[in-house]
Amino acid sequence: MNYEKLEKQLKKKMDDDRYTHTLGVAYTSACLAMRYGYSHEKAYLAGLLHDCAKCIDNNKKLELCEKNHIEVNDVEKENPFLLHAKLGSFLAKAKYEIDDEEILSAIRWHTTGHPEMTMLEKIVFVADYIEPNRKKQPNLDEVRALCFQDLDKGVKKILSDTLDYLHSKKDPIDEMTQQTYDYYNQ
Ligand code: DGI
Ligand code: FE
Ligand code: FE
Repeated sequence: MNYEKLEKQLKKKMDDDRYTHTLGVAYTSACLAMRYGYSHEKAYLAGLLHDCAKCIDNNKKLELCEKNHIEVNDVEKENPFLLHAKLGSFLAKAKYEIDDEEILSAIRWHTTGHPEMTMLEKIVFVADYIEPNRKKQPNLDEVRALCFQDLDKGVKKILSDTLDYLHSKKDPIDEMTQQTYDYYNQ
């Protein structure tokens, strides 16, 4: 597995903390893949790229979406940071030459999730939340252990903690975050 060139490219596009987080997500995705019988190489690559659009200025995110005909909903218009998932998937293909649809959709859905996620989508979604550099979320060590015991239970717990957090901050909730929560908590 040699992603040295890609790692260098990504490092240039990110601040130090974001790059540290990126490597954390890549390695955690690889470990989850080993646990759940998925390709650790694909999981590592998806983790590396998941936030490739995160450090683009918010106005520029909106601009790039318009230019490339990427649909922007009302919640995204208000919170353009949410667009880094859609835009990240677009850039992974257009700029980093990733053609693997499983990887592209894992990047696309890593922030909101979606109902009936694929294995790789769940892996990246979960790794993003539990990677070792994360500190602020509640009961992180319990959530980490849970994700390695039962991936679906991990997804469910993360969604419910994320929704609690968004409600407490009175942040607007994207339709897809709510739908994903409803699906995994039904
Ligand atoms: O890019 P990262 O910070 O590594 O992680 P991420 O892409 O999962 O984004 C995390 C943030 O996104 C976290 O603070 C929760 C927030 N988020 C997730 N769904 C929604 C949301 N924020 C709003 N406003 N609405 C959502 O539906
Ligand atoms: Fe992200
Ligand atoms: Fe992330």
